[in-house]
Amino acid sequence: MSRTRHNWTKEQILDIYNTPLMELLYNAATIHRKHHDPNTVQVSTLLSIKTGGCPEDCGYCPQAARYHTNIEGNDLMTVQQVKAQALRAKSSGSSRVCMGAAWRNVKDGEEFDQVLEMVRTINKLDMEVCCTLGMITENQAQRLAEAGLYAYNHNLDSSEEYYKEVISTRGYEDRLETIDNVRKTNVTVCSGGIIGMGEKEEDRAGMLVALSTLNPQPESVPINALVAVEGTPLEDQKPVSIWDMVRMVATTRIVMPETQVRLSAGRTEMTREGQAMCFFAGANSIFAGDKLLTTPNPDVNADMEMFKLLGLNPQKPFIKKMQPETVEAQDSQYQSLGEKPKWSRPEHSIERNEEAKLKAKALK
Ligand code: SAM
Ligand code: DTB
Ligand code: SF4
Repeated sequence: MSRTRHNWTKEQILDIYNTPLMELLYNAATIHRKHHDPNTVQVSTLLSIKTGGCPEDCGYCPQAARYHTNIEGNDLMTVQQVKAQALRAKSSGSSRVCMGAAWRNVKDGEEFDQVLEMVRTINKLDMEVCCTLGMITENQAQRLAEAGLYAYNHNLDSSEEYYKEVISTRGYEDRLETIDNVRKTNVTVCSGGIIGMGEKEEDRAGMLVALSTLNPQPESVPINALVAVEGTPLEDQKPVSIWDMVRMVATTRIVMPETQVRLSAGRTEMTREGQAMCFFAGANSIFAGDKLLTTPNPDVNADMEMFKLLGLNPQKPFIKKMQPETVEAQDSQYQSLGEKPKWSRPEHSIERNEEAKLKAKALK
C-alpha cells in the first residue's frame, strides 16, 4: 500500500525547502533510496517536431510568435524524420523520446493523425514515447493512448498566483484540465515547472502543493531552470543559483517520493558537481541531446562521461510501467470529434519587452 501523502500545505513545503542544507540533502536522499535505485537515471531525448510561431504568450518561451526571438521555425516533421531521430536517440542510450510542438492545443485533423503515427512508430522501436503538444481533450488523450503513448507532458510552470504574471492566454485551470484528461487514460502524467522566473519561494512551494496534491501524483516532474532567451519578457532574469535548484529538487523528492524527478532545462549552466548534488538530492532523470527544444543542452558525450564518473546507469525502458500496445489507425475505436478545449484568459502583468522586440526586428 502506498503511503504517499496528498495533503501537503504550502507552509509545510516551505519548511522543508528551508531546512538546513545538509539535513535537507540527507532527508531527501533517504527517501530517494527507499523508492528508487540511486544509481539509475532515466534519460529522455527531446525532439521539437513543430517549432516556433506559437500564438500563446508564455513569458519564458522563445517559441511564442509575438516575442521575435532568433529561433528558426519549422513545420511539422515527417514520420520518417522522427523515426531517424528516435533511432539516433536510442543508440545513444535514451529510453524515451519526448516530442514537443509549439501549439496552444491539439487540433483534430491531418497533423494530429501524423503525430499519432509518430507515436506508433516510436513505440514499435521499443522506446517510451512522450508528447507535449499543449492542451488536449479527453478524446485526444484516448487517441494518443491507443497509439501507444507512454507519457504526456503538460507543466503547471509555477504557483497559481505567479502563473498569472507570466501567461495570459490560458489559465491554471486549463492546465489542470488537460492533466485530468490525460489521467483518465493509461498514459502517465509528466508535469512540473520552471524556477528563476522572478517568483518567490512561496510560489515554488505553491507549485509543489498543486502537483503533490494531485491524486495520483504525476509519474514524472520536470524541474526547469529558466533559460533566459533574448527577446522574451524574461530575457533579463538572473540565472538560478545551484543552491535553489538543489533545494527545489530535494523538496520535490520529499513531497513526491515515487515520482521521477527530472533535471530539465538549465543544465548547461550547472557544473558536474552541482548536478551530482541534484542526483544525490533525488533527481533521477534528465533530458539528453545537444538541444532541448530550441536552446542548447550539454553534449551527449559529456553527459555519458558524467554518468561514468558518478557511477550512474541509464534506465532501461518500461521498468516503471508496461509497454503500451499500439492500435493501428484503421483499427481505432475512437473517431475524431473535432472538439476544442475550453480555455480562460487570466490577467498578466510581466511587461512586454518592447525594446528587445524592436532590436530583434531591426536585425532582420
Ligand atoms: N506548447 C506546449 C506547452 O506549452 O505545453 C509544449 C512545449 S513547451 C515549450 C513545454 C515546457 O517547456 C513549458 O511548459 C515550460 O515549462 C518549458 N520551457 C519553455 N521555455 C523554457 C525556457 N526558456 N526555460 C525553461 N523552460 C522552458
Ligand atoms: C519540460 O519541462 N522541459 C522541456 C520539456 N518539458 C518539453 C522543454 C524545455 C524547453 C527549454 C527551452 C527551449 O529549448 O526552447
Ligand atoms: Fe507556445 Fe508552449 Fe511556448 Fe507557451 S510554452 S509559447 S504554449 S510553445
